Amino acid sequence: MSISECSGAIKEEALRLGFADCGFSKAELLPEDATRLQEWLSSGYHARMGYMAKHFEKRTDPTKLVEGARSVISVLYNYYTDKKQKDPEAPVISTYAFGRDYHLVMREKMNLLFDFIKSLHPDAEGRVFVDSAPVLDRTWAKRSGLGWIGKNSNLISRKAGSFVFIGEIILNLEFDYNQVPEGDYCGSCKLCVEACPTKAILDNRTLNSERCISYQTIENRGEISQELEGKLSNRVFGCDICQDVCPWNRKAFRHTEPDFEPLSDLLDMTANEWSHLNKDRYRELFTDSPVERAGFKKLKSNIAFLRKKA
Ligand code: B12
Ligand code: SF4
Ligand code: SF4
Repeated sequence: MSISECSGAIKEEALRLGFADCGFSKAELLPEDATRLQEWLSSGYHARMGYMAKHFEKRTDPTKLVEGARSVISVLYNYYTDKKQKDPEAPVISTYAFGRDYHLVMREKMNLLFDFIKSLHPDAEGRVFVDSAPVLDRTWAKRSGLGWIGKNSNLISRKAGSFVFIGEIILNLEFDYNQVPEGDYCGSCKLCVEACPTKAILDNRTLNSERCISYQTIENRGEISQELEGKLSNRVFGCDICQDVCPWNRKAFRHTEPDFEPLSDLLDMTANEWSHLNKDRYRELFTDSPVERAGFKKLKSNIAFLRKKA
């Protein structure tokens, strides 16, 4: 099988497995991204995500992360849904956290894809990543031709919009690499920048995490910055505002992943029920959900923080 036939067969299998898109890049050092990442870190825009400052060399060069790496296969997995929480007063949970944790869901599918690759090439060796190691997911998806980096810093696919997760297989084979850099389809639009309630979006397509609601409600283990009191737009876990306003997400189509389906109890929860969330209810609603990253205590403290505005 030629390199081109093999690449085509892998892409076809990825789509059959339910990925929204799949593309290939050469595994190599990313000098421009290294500069951008270094500037971001030096400015402290990673806030207290100390892990972002670690493994800089591996993060900017996959050949340092995976021995013998020659290629990066990037995949996108759609998680868009138009389902919404019913009570307009209820604290809002980000769409990506409605169902089962994407790390678990995608890893299963990506392992199947890797098995398929091994069936074509028994000498294939590498690793599967779903936001599980120092890898610049968006950069690789962009290089693999799957989309561009929008002003809100998200990878936007022309086919599927930005409500897509990104994963990679980094491995020792060569493929038909994407040669056509994706254009920039933001144009003069600034809707996300204007809509961000905390002004977290910087003018170089990165974020100041300290100001981002997603950081404050998920990653920040301490108290939410007082400066943001009354500015969280009722977001209790994550934030989709800069994606909801993006015109490219008008093209988004509903995911077909049963594991991402929200529990009807979650969508039905009233503001009052959120206020009285106890540990048992938390377990019923959020076991194996991305919300476990924050944990019960943090979720409760987010709910309390939102109530301060009242
Ligand atoms: C740290 C992190 C966060 C932080 C910081 C976010 C940020 N923008 O950096 C916080 C907690 C705020 C966060 C929030 C969210 N996150 Co997050 N996060 C990550 C993580 C772990 C690392 C991102 C990172 O490296 N940041 C550092 C900055 C400097 O890198 P970057 O933004 O990726 O930018 C690089 C490239 O885009 C490129 N680049 C930037 N601008 C330009 C311009 C040009 C011209 C070029 C060529 C290149 C380029 O250079 C940069 C670095 O070199 C990734 C997973 C991963 N391993 O990559 C997920 C990831 C980015 N997150 C994801 C998601 C889903 C979210 C949320 C939507 C969750 C939510 N609903 O609350 C929000 C979105 C907020 C937003 N607008 O970005 C997805 C994004 C999918 C997508 N379509 O883009 C990822 C990829 C996880 C995944 N595997 O699917 N996240
Ligand atoms: S996720 Fe929310 S707070 Fe963060 S940049 Fe987007 S709109 Fe702003
Ligand atoms: S809202 Fe506009 S500027 Fe922001 S990412 Fe979407 S197209 Fe680009």
